[in-house]
Amino acid sequence: MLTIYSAEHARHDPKVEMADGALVPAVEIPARAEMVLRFVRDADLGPIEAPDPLDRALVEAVHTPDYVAFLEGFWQRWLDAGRDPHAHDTFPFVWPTRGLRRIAPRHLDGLMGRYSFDAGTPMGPGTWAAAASSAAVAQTGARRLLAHGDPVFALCRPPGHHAMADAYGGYCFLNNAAIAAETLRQGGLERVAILDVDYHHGNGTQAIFEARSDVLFVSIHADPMDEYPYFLGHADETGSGPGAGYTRNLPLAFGTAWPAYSRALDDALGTVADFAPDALVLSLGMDTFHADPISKFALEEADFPRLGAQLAAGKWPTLFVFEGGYAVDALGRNTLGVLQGFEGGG
Ligand code: OKP
Ligand code: ZN
Repeated sequence: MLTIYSAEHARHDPKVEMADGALVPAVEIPARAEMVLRFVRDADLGPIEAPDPLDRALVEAVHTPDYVAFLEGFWQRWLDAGRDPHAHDTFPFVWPTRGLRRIAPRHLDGLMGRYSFDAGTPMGPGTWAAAASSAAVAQTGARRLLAHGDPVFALCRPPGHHAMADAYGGYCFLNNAAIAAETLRQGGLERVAILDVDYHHGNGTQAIFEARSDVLFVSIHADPMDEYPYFLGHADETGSGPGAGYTRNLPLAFGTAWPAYSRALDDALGTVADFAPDALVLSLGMDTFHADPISKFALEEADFPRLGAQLAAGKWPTLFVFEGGYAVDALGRNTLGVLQGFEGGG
């Protein structure tokens, strides 16, 4: 299997995030992607290629141009505003909710709130470079899939599935899976399915495609009544307008282990099969692992090759887009397990 990877991800290098009323060590760190790369390389999964330059038009097919410009210009504006040049992790703290106006203020604190939806996502000097490289990895993966149809692994970092058309959050800045799906659509595919198996609901991906019938969004995740991102991902969300019937959420309880997970996956894959997609974008979050430090499912190491094999049964041209997963020591082995299970399955 071809892997697309860029070392530029390491320029997003957060040290802290907010949790439990304190700044705690960040979990979405460069070591994650480096660990996965090491396992992919050592196992000889296949060639590892650098991404093509980012096609801005494809990013702006998913995100608003003003949002993309905000991300790109953020650090320079921070410096121009005379703020601490040694600051490393920055956080928003005020948002235009409940009737407040969604304008883009001149002050950076207002601007950060306008373009985000949580205070859990550190942004620093190299964040744009990393997010842009991550999107380029996804875009290039989609192009290679269009070119040859064989499975591709887009080793994206930072992750993307929480990023909205005009807001960052959940460690995500650009929605890599959405950009990949859009790349596939513009490359001539009529129907693209996105299946999101990250432990957290892909609220950004859902919001981007909820009113569209050409991109199906199906997600298996921890019940948002109990888990982040709380305000989207419930089973009664099924799409809107022309997209009615093209969103499906399968929330699962804390403690979910392989038997129940596998049944939900079967159910989700049935929905994908009914849609008969020309390609599948798999938002591959590895935080369903029992030892994940921020998550509460109970998948074991041996379950990940099973997950991969189950995904292969549909025989759709498949692009894997790397999302979450924070048990760094196990991340390489588990991710490789899914990819090798996929290659051996079907
Ligand atoms: C990103 B991805 C814990 C805060 C949790 C958000 C989690 C984002 C997960 N104190 N913050 O879906 O893996
Ligand atoms: Zn996650």
